[in-house]
Amino acid sequence: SEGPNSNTNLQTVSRHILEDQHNSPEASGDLSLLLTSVTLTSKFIANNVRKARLINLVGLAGETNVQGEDQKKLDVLSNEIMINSLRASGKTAVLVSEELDDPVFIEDGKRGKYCVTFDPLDGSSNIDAGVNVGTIFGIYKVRDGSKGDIEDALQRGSDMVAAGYTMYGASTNLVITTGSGVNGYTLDPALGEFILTHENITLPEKGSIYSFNEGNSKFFHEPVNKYLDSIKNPADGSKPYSARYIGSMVADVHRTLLYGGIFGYPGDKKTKDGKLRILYEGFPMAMLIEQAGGIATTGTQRILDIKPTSIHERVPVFLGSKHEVNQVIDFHRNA
Ligand code: AHM
Ligand code: MG
Repeated sequence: SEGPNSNTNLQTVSRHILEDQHNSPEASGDLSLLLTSVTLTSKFIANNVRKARLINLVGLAGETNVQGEDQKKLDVLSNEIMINSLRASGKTAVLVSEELDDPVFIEDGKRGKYCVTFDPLDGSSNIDAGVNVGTIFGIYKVRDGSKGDIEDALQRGSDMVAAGYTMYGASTNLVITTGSGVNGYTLDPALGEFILTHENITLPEKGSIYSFNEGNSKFFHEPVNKYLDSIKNPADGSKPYSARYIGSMVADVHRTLLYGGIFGYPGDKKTKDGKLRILYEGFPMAMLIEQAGGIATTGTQRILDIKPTSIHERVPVFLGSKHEVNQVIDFHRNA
């Protein structure tokens, strides 16, 4: 379809999702509208992240001393942006945010049929250094006949109808799945539109990068340390893996989607289920990774098979290329 005029025929995220949903059995347009609302929040948050970085620089130059406070407010601000926009979309019934202890139930008149779980600004400890941060989201349909209750947010990961993230980095990248592959879009700041730049992202079967916070390795369980040792000191004399760890899940997963390899945040002897939250970190990333041809596991169980029992529950995570993640599973099986 790419003729000589392809650069005058931009594939925006809204158009791409509309076309994609057009072919789906439930083409009501509601999910497209909801996703459009999510992409709008990402533009808004991207703008605030950029402004905050500028304020931070000004602060370092000694012109203001509010940088610390301003940075802190960014996750709260991002949360408010998302709650307001998702409520206003008229398509949601239940919202679960990392920033809020309790779910938000949307009132009569504004209520739609979707539940959205999200981390409005993940990796915020990286903000002050100007390192990539991101927004992560998962979308479910509420159960048949439900007006929106907590059970709608506690469905299995495999019940999600869409998931994605936006990475605020050198460029703003949006990566989405609606259950038929994964596509990536880049914000064109001049147009204010996300343009399709990474069509049908597919993970390499095998990579050469591992991404763990190895500072925690004294607490890691034996299968994890044995696996890490096996890739750093390969028995067959092959080249050891390279280490890359940003400490922003969105950035670490984004690199893994594009380059392959493995990202892990294991449960360990100190924290049974690790650090990452299942609803708005584990599940959405697991859906993206599987849709791109990879694997996402706790080490002993497929992440998307889990049925959560509380909204801020944590989950051990290993995700990435089939080759590496299968090896981690083998180490757990043989433990
Ligand atoms: P946050 O939600 O408080 O930002 O924490 C989540 C982040 C993830 O983005 C990242 O994968 C992880 O924490 C890094 O944790 P650590 O600093 O322990 O390596
Ligand atoms: Mg987080």
